Amino acid sequence: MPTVHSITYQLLRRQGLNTVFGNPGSNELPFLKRFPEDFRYVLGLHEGVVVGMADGYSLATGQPVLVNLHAAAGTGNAMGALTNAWYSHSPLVITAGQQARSMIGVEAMLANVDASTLPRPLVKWSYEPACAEDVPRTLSQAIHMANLPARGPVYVSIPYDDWDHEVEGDAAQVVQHDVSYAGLPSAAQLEALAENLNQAHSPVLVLGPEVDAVRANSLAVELSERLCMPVWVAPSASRCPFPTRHACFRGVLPAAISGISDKLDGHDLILVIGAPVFRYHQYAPGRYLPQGAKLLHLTGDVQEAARAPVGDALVGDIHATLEALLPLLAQSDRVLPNPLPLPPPQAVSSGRLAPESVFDSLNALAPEDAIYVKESTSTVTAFWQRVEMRHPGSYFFPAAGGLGFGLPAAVGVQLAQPDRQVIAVIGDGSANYAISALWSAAQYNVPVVFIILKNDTYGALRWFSRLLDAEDAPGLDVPGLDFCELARGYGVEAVRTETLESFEDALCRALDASRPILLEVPTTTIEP
Ligand code: TZD
Ligand code: CA
Repeated sequence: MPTVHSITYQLLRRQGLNTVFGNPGSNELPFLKRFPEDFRYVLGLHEGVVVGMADGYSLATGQPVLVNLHAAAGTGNAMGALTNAWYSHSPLVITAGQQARSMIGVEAMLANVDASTLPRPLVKWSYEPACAEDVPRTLSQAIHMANLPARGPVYVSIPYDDWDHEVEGDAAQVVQHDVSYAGLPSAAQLEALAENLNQAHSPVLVLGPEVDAVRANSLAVELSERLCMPVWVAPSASRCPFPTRHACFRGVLPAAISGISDKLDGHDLILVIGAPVFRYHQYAPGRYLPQGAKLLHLTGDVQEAARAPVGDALVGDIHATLEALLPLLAQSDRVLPNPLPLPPPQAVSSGRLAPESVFDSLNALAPEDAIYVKESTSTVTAFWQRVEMRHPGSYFFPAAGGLGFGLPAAVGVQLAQPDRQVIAVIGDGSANYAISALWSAAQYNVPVVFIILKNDTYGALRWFSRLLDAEDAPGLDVPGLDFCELARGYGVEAVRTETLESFEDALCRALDASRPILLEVPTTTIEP
């Protein structure tokens, strides 16, 4: 007779969730026993690393991925990483082992009391099945919930004595259950949108991470060329939705209310696609939009649409909507904007390297389709200006600003994309939140090039401390770290490069190697 265990693995196999990111405990062993040969288990040494790797894997494949955590303590360790997964709409199907059913009430060790409440509000759905027979159906629901728009992480707590339970009757039917989404606006909605765009005098396009997630990048290029309109990336960019050397590209909008209306001043129509309106950071109050401007918002996320303080939103499948919209748009006779001037090459100084020099070298030496996982907060502007990104899926930054994403996500992205080089550009502050991701890179031989920008400080906080008149705040420096020793301790080869020449040498060797390598680069501190 089939068991909860056997039906669950059939379900996971059929839905393509054959890679499991996890960190096990006793509660999880009954799930992991008889682990099928066509499944792969990727061990992370801390749950922040487990979720970070799974997040990277899911971002790069665009598919749901299974995560297995240890009860309450493991879930707790994962919460910081879940903030990023929630905002990047990553369909993580997170399972956590629970004590045996009869041991939960007495709060035996490792009982996850009130398990379904624990991960909220950072999951779309959270549940502990009421009986063993309901585990496969619950997992099927979890997979579909995670994967339907707006996508996001879900959580299922599973008592460990459920796995050997025999299942009678039709329960195995759930393995065949499919759900698909159809989200095209009506003809009337499309026509109204097209008319607004056709009649605008000076439209501007603002693109968010969802454009990259649904691979609508080339449709966005077509749209910008059809209407000859400048293109901005929405603030707090976590992905790159548009080729950064295209004539229409204008850069990333500042993450402040007044900053955005300043940059968009003069436009009568602002079309925002696949982003919240907007993801602000610095508090700089002012008008939400420039005077006289109308904002139209296309998104797949009802919550994003509903919480926007301005504009009119259309919720649907943005890829399908763009495909249907383009034939309704007339070619504009405005002239295409001039491409942004390239920043002049950074002068090489003696002493520490400028981050700009490091980025110029990356731009010159890395493969044109390299994937950057970026987590150095003070160098965001310099990076976008200097490193050309051309292809979908080329850039990932923590979507909620939760540090500890970069190192593990780089490992997950590289596992998902063995044919493209992943380059992790990580600050010496950020690197510590999930440093043990280096162990997973070494053990599974995941050939990421890790670059640690070592300025001995929380650079972005130094800048913020001036903005907030708090320059005397303690705890802003991180001296005395040796990332080469740390990397070697976790089994990753490492080299410190003090000059541009030695950095470029080491970078070329690392790019040629088929194993992970870490480069530690002492750098100056610049402003975000
Ligand atoms: N803890 C977590 C988990 N996430 C955070 N975002 C912070 C703390 C606060 N924080 C920032 O928002 S930026 C930053 C911190 C500590 C400094 C990161 O330093 P870094 O990068 O060395 O990685 P830069 O380039 O020196 O800023
Ligand atoms: Ca730093």
